[in-house]
Amino acid sequence: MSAEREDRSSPREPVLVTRSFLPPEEEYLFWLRKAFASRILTNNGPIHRELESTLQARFKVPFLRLMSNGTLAIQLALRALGVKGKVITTPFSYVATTSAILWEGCEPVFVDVRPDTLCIDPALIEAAITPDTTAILATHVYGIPCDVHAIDRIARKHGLKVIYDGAHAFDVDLDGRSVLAYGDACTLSFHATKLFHTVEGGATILHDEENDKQLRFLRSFGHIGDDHFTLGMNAKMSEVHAAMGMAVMPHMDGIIAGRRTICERYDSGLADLPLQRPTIPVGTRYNHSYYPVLFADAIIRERVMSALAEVGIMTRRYFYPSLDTLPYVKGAACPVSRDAADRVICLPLYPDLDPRDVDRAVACITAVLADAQVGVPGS
Ligand code: T4K
Repeated sequence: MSAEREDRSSPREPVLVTRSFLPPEEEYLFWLRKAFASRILTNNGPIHRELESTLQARFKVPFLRLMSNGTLAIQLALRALGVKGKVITTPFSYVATTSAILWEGCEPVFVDVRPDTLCIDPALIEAAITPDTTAILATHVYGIPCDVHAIDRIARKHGLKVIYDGAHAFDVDLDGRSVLAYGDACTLSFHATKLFHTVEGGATILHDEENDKQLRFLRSFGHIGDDHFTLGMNAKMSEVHAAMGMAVMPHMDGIIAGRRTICERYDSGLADLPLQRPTIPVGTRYNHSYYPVLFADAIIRERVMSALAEVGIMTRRYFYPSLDTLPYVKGAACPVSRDAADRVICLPLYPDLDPRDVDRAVACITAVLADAQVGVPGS
């Protein structure tokens, strides 16, 4: 245990919802020194190529391309697959899922989520399909797998492309296979707040060689040397960012194990309280990327957040607002998503979170709920 943890009398830093994992400095410097030695700092350099092939092998996917962030990873996936018109999508995600659709000049059509997993409800998708629909963009929210088999059946029947926003789903397996391997494309975010990170970064996974070729042009100005092929942009990852990825990578199993331990402590502390947790489908090997909790209503949720903040424990409303309520979109309301977005918070979660802070959070939530004398939601 560190000296900082031992000293409980010093003024406490607030406990934040997450904290970036930092590898030992020397391990990052090892990779930076390679960049210094080669003087190749970007444009598909050697560290970038090594990170790409390491991730591709880890997820057992045919094509994986690094991107400068997880938002452009979605945008370029849509573009590489030629998605136009209407895109059926989830209202329960981070705003980037929707904004990527809009930036690509497409129209998001929101389909509500399942109350158990908070992922898009396949039973509602077919009713939303029109002749203008070309794709489904669904999020494995909190790393919880969507019903990929049902979505796949619908997409095949109607000739739609499927893109998964897998920003939270690093190292999640479904039935023994990486959940990132499903769909025509899957995207990742490697932002500093994510399970695996490159400070800023992301990736797009594809399964078709032609689409992948297109993606590489899109990522890098649409040309090779003097030969210009297509309209492109700059979505490349630098060597300095890829170096962070290579330094974080060997720690991934330990990071996930540490997070699992914290989650188990929350699980046992919160087990008998009147709150809900999203359901992880059978057959999932989960990554413990978030710890979402849903309270009976927005009033209790607000009371819990305030009480935790008073004792220096900061939570976040991941994910609020429900994206069908954004002021720049239109369409049918999604009541399940709106209700979840009103009631949910994510509790602090990172591998070296002090277990005593978990216990403090549990005690605080217990006290607020006892005071409110609420019943189990949905009972
Ligand atoms: N799709 C989904 C489903 C996503 O969740 C996201 C991003 C994307 C797509 C787009 O991917 P990117 O284009 O971002 O690669 C964060 C992240 O900025 C964002 O990446 C993430 N999702 C979203 C859910 O959360 P904020 O506004 O909550 O971050 P911030 O700065 O408030 O940080 C939260 C906590 O993390 C802080 O209290 C302290 C800690 N932190 C933060 C930073 C920036 C660190 O420990 N280190 C840091 O460097 O958005």
